[in-house]
Amino acid sequence: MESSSNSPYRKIIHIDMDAFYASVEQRDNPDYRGKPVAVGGSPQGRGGVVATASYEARKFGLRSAMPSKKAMQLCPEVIFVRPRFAVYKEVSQKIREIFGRYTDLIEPLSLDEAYLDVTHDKQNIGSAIEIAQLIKQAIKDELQLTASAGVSINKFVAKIASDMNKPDGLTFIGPSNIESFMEKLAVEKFFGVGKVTAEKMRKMGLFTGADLKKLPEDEMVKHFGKAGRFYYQIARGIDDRQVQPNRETKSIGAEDTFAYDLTEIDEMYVELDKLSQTVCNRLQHYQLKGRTITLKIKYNDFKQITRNHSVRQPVSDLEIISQAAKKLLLATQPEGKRIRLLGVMLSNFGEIAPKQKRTDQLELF
Ligand code: DCP
Ligand code: MG
Repeated sequence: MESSSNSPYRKIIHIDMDAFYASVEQRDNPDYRGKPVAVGGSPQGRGGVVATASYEARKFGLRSAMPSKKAMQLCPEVIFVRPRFAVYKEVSQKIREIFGRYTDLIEPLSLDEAYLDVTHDKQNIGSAIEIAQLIKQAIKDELQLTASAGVSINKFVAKIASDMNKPDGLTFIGPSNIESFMEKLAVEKFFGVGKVTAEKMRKMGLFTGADLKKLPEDEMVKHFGKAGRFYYQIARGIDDRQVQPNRETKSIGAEDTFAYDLTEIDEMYVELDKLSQTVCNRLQHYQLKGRTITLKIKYNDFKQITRNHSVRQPVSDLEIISQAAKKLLLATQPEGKRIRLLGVMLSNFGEIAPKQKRTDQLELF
């Protein structure tokens, strides 16, 4: 990237640690090195899932969010390790300290991932590629861990780039390459495109960025709502989102649009359990507890409602969250309705509410 300060482009780096929890465990336990390791819930316990797998374990097909039982079947010699969040948090603080040597414009996305805006870096290095190299080297020397970096002129492309040469990668996609890069990109890689939207796009004959580019903006909005406008821009390599250093996580949630409408309470419960589990994993990942549990329902006529319930003590427990979600669902009289989307969300992080602030709504539960 040009070091001249009058370049019209921003210099954005996205850094993502490699097999984060598993690499920390391999670093701290020499016996685990070079071996398949899965960090997560035990395969004996009920509902245990893999948080992450070492690269050795990935060769057997082990992945994040896979049930631990399945992981054991795929790779019987895998070493299961319980997560040590306090250690991951400490490493996370140290990598942020390393980033802080080059810029204050740091937007952490999770414990192991952050955007950096180094358009005007503190040490006047000027080259974002060089800064990314220095950061990777510092992480190696000081923490004995590897990270992958993506360097570009905006957040979206930098994030895709950091994933391209994992582990220990550094990928630069400059202004002159962005357009051809976006054209080749599969639609499911686009920011905000989940499996249902991706399927819808493929059914419309849209497989890559080049296909998306053929649709005018109003068509995109017609088919994909507000997100359509964003896809329209991003397909052209335009992403003006700023790196936001003080962005607090305000809510953590998960939602799913179903391949067919749900009509039975039992199947709705199964989905709520799954969504609650995902939310719990994310809460744990961000080390957050929330006081408000929100349920989102979209019916087959696209009507959407949300219902919420607040508790005094911040929670992150699966049982409490899934029970609250189910009670909120029951209160909407779901019998005989057709539901195409369910979502569960936690918000209101942080402090315990004072007793007198308890609302009447609590009596519902
Ligand atoms: N994580 C989790 N549950 C998930 C996904 C991730 O608990 N479903 C945790 C474990 C990961 C960490 O978050 O170590 C970082 O997530 P990444 O998606 O960055 O995955 P990794 O760092 O493990 O691997 P990669 O090398 O692909 O980045
Ligand atoms: Mg990672």
